[in-house]
Amino acid sequence: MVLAKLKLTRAIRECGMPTITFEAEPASLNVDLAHAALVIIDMQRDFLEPGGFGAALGNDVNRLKVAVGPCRDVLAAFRRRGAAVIHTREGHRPDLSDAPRHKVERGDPCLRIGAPGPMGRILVRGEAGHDIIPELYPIGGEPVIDKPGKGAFYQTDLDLVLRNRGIDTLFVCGVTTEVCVNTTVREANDRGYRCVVLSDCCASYFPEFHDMGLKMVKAQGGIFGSVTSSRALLAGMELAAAA
Ligand code: TIU
Repeated sequence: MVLAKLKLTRAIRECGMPTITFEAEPASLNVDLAHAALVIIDMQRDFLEPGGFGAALGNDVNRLKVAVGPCRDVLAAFRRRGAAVIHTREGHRPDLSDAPRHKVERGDPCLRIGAPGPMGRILVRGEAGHDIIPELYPIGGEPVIDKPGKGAFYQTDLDLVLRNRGIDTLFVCGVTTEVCVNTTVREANDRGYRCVVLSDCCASYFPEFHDMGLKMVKAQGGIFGSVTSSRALLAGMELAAAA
């Protein structure tokens, strides 16, 4: 019954789903939206709000806010068209049994992973800080992938979820550009997915790392993938919808 409903939902989605064309670097792209997913990496309170993991590492969390508006616009466009959306969250089990010792022992002992903070225990699943920011909160039908590492494929079922939906192209947003976004794109590229990083939907605590993180993806003819902007992607989606 559930399987039949899923198959029907996918059939309906694929029927109405256009191929979109948009400017990107190193070259413009055509993407069949029926086989694409928006992957929003770690837009969690722990990274974007004061008192979480990002702040505990000594970062200015305000630097990441710039990505929220563009992410929200692209998320709304994907939802309107019934295209696939996936969210990820970095974090650990409450007993920290999935957290490598060297990751936990970094930094100030009072602010380590698992230590109490204003949004609950830092980077621990189930705590307020671990949750996704309200502006981009997942809705029904959008899988949330909990990951213990920086890459979204490492020790998760993301690959299975994508393959079950017939997805071959990932539009990647989130934070931070050079850490979890870049690691995920590299993992995805090696697994055969085409990655398109949305430049203004990503952010870093270090502007120079953001710029370099994007350059690394698109260098050498797109060694890990392509880079475009939310505006270019949305323009492509609107053009296809009007056709
Ligand atoms: N510290 C930093 O830039 N990032 C992370 O620890 N995780 C993610 O990027 N999600």
